[in-house]
Amino acid sequence: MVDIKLNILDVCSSTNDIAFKAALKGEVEGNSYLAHMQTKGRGRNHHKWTSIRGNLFLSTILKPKKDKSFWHQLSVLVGFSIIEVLIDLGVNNDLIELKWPNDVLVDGKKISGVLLESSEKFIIVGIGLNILKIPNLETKWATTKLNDHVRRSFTIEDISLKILNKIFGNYLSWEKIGFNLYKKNINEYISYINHKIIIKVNSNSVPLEGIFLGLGDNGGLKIKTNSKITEHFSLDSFSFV
Ligand code: BT5
Repeated sequence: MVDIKLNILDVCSSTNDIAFKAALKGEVEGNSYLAHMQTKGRGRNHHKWTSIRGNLFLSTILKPKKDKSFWHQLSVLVGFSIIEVLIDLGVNNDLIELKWPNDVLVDGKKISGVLLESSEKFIIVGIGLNILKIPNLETKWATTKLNDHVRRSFTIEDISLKILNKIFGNYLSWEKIGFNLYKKNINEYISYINHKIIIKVNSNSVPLEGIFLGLGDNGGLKIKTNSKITEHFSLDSFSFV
């Protein structure tokens, strides 16, 4: 069991910064930070995460016992945990997708993103979920919010606790049993399985065309090119045809 402690802040730069500093000071697994506003919310690769009051900005500390080489699997595991909560809250299961590695979409529009940041001993899981507001920005993807998809309203604190409970439940099973326990269930939400995909492994490599087979045994993108099947954990870019 992990003790979940939810600390609530009004405004901060980024809940990932708060959680990271707390973990460096020795705060234990399960310590979590929810802010009503972020002034410097971020996504991966220095992308901006638009943080409007009324939405959820949450970070928690994990200290996995599993080898670090498995930690990347937590990105889709957390995305899947968010999906389970969305379904519990009443979002139509058929509209939900997980876009590898970290986007949760409803009706083809981004509702949530996950940012993992790690040090030697811990990993910070940051979650942004649009609840009341959608960002007014030129995102590559259309965006949506929870309140467009559920009838009842829930407090941000309630939703945060539901998300944390799901994450820690799944996390403990992942530690005990492994990613394989989740692969099939997660693949049901992964977009574009069996579609043509074009990948660039790094910025200098030539684009490769293949068929996307879903998540592989280790949580990477499983791709068939010619007769070879490979699993990729980081790519310079990928797009579906
Ligand atoms: C993510 O990055 O999707 C991870 C976002 C994680 C945010 C949380 S909030 C709590 C914690 N504290 C932080 O500072 N961060 C975490 P990425 O895959 O790089 O996607 C970023 C892209 O999503 C942006 O470039 C925009 O196109 C789009 N975007 C920005 N804000 C959005 C929003 N509120 N809703 C939907 N899409 C958004």
